[in-house]
Amino acid sequence: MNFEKWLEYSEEVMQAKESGKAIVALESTIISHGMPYPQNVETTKEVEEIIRSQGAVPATIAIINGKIKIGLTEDEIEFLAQSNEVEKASRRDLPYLLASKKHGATTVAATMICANLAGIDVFVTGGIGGVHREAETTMDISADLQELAQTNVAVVCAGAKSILDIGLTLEYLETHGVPVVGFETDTLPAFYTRTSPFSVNFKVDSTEEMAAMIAAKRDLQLDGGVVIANPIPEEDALEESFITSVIEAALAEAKQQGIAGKAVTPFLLGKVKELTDGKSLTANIALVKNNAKVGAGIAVQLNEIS
Ligand code: PSU
Ligand code: MN
Repeated sequence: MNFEKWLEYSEEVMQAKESGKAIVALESTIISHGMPYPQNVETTKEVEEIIRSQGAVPATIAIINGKIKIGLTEDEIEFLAQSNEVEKASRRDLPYLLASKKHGATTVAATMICANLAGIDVFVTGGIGGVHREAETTMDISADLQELAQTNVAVVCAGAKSILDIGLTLEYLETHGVPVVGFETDTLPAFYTRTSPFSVNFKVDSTEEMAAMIAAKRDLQLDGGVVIANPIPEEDALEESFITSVIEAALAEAKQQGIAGKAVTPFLLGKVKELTDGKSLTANIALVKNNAKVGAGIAVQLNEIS
């Protein structure tokens, strides 16, 4: 296949592929543009360790020197975490970054594409992009949603952040036939909080149940992703009225400064961190680790039935 020449597997991921071990994809925008240094490096390493401890192999994905890396070395993680030459890379950015041998930190959309090319079915992250508030005038809808509409990778996240219009995000996913599944919950979590005013489409109570659903979807050749929404642990959740007022303030500032395009999400995350005195970052780290545990469990189960 032509795409093979662009892929470079780490030793660990290559061995996992050869021995048929479960593999879990991880994104890199969260490293380069979603969290500050050094928490980004520490979190990546801890998340990878959690996945290993559950019997799966982590494959953190990024573009380095125009190659799609499936699994990163410690030096590569360190590079992504510190360099300012790493572009935020979504679907539209991949051909340019590859052809010009540049570096890219892959978003949910781009990580799904690369995971799919590498034959990886399960992907763990913190939050997905979605339909932004006031999208009716800005048309700001993340390419993540369009990817979920077409690429066969299940994405474990902590629900949709309220920097987004959660209701419109759910409508978009419904139109494209993307199931939104609550892991041990009926309510869609909102990233920093365990609940939101919205319901999920289905609730599953175990990684086995979740894997069975992904397998059924595959049997029917229903292309597209699945959103698996796993609530932040109770002890790490932020108080709802607190985080809501912070998000309102961050949105107002983004608007006032005229932030647009791919800068919107990183700007809002940075502002929220600043306004919460780092509490949002602590919550973000906790929820990603929690997602890693669940995602690895699903990958292991899915591997057994495939
Ligand atoms: N949400 C987070 N942290 C992140 C992102 C989202 O809490 O780092 C990143 C993900 O990589 C996601 C991307 O795919 O932002 C969405 O960006 P945009 O809205 O520009 O599509
Ligand atoms: Mn956008």
